[in-house]
Amino acid sequence: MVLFMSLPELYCIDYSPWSEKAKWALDFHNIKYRKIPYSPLMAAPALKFKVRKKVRLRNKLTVPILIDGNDIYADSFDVARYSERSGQSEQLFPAPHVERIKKLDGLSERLLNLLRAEVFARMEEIPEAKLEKLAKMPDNARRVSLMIFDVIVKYLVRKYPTDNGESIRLLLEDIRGEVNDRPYILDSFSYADITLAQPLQFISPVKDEYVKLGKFQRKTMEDNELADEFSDLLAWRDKLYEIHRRQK
Ligand SMILES: N[C@@H](CCC(=O)N[C@@H](CS)C(=O)NCC(=O)O)C(=O)O
Repeated sequence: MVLFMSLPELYCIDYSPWSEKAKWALDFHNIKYRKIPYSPLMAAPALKFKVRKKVRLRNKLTVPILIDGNDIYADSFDVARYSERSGQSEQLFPAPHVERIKKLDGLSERLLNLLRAEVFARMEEIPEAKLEKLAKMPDNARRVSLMIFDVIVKYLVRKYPTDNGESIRLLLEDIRGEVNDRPYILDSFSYADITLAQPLQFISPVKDEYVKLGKFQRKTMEDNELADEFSDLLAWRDKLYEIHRRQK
């Protein structure tokens, strides 16, 4: 008899920093999973139905979401905790630091949310970014896809409001304080590094070998002024990738 073991499924957006948090933690522990690309609007209703017991209808459905049998993890932080439980050893969440890492993840989320709005705004300034992925389509299909693309962006802008008065620069200063010129936030590499590195993806993205982006899409994720001002953080992030981002 052939035993069929189904792999956990990770619904994700490949170039998204939230999905990257989950993938990095899973890859770090060498956990096998099946990636299922997610697209807002189109895939959302089916996924919402699938996870309805865990994600209440009132709640926003976001990816990454990991489904392992009956267990559903609907937030990157929970996926990372799952990866640690399924992995060989406790490394990403050393017990005495779990609460601190959770707080730092909150900082990462607040900053990512603000920076996402900047990326949406840049999409309007760089229309080539929208067309890039549609370039090979026939004209009619391209026009329709472009309209759908605009609807999706408008929907996402409404879904993720940013009116909490926080400042991107101050939050980046907070990360700088946490890094404090050291290679790692804790004594060794942990999820604190993974999560605090991710907002930098919306200032100066990592190389394509880590997260593949289109040429114009990359431009929507670049902020040259902040990249200059926080070049120390980018150097820290690049080193983390070089040493710790295992490729799948
Ligand atoms: N706290 C969540 C936030 C995830 C999040 O904001 N995901 C966004 C960006 S990838 C998303 O699902 N966007 C698509 C959509 O909202 O339909 C996590 O860390 O998993």
